[in-house]
Amino acid sequence: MNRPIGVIDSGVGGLTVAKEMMRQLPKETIYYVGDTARCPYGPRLPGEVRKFTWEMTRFLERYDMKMLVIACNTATAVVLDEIKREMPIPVVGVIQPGARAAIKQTKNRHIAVLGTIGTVKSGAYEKAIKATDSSIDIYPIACPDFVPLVESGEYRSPRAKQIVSRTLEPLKKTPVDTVILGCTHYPLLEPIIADYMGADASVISSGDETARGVSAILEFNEMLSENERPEHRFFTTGSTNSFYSIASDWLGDLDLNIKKIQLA
Ligand code: I24
Ligand code: DGL
Repeated sequence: MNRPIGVIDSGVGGLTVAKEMMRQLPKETIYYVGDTARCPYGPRLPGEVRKFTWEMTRFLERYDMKMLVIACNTATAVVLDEIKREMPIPVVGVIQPGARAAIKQTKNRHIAVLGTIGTVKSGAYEKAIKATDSSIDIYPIACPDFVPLVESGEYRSPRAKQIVSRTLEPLKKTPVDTVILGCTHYPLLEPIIADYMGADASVISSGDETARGVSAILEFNEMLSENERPEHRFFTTGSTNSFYSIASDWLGDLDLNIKKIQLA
């Protein structure tokens, strides 16, 4: 089935999820929507996140996508259930796959969840984890400085180390052995986070786990594509030039089809 898979995010961060999907599923066509003009979603009220996420979903409906991936953790936390209920195609978010992988990984049942203010406030990771194993202890930490840090490009700097240590300091007093990166941007900080947590802790990237989940759903439903040369498309509500500079760098592809769109 060669119809595209829709991937939606508040901006360019969801490209971490899209890239992993392209690696695991090289024959799939991705139509990506990044709402860069209204990014970040992390500090916004749930009502706004809900409205914006529906607008991206409605936009992609005209392209007859076979599946929708909500690549943004904040959007997943607020509207996944509702969109799942109302759409006639499989819809996956980034929270359930990350939660599942962490449950499999933890040995002592102490899991930390790092995310935006919106994701942490929603309690969505706790709900997903507790539904499977209510005996697990969860330590949620809002990391409002991490997204601006990654977007400043300084995610490998001494300042990045400082911000990570300051934010994750409360975990030092806990026996956490597994950390979920519950935000699109955090994989860029993974080396620093893993280093801070030490060799005995595992770090789970929600986006990577989601790509594995997408793969499983497509196989199970016999919906895999056989396209040897998929033509991805990218839609942004912001400047196509700024989108291009980040996306071409991150995806290692200079020939990207990017279009500016208006939502709402
Ligand atoms: N990374 C992200 N967002 C940015 C950025 C970045 N600027 C530098 N880097 N800017 O997210 C957000 C605001 N822009 C977006 C485009 O439209 C205009 C407004 C993380 C991206 C993860 C794939 C650092 C950077 C980069 C290239 C690749 C990866 C990366 F420049 F983190
Ligand atoms: N995409 C968001 C997330 O994963 C991070 C950026 C934002 O706050 O919009 O939660």
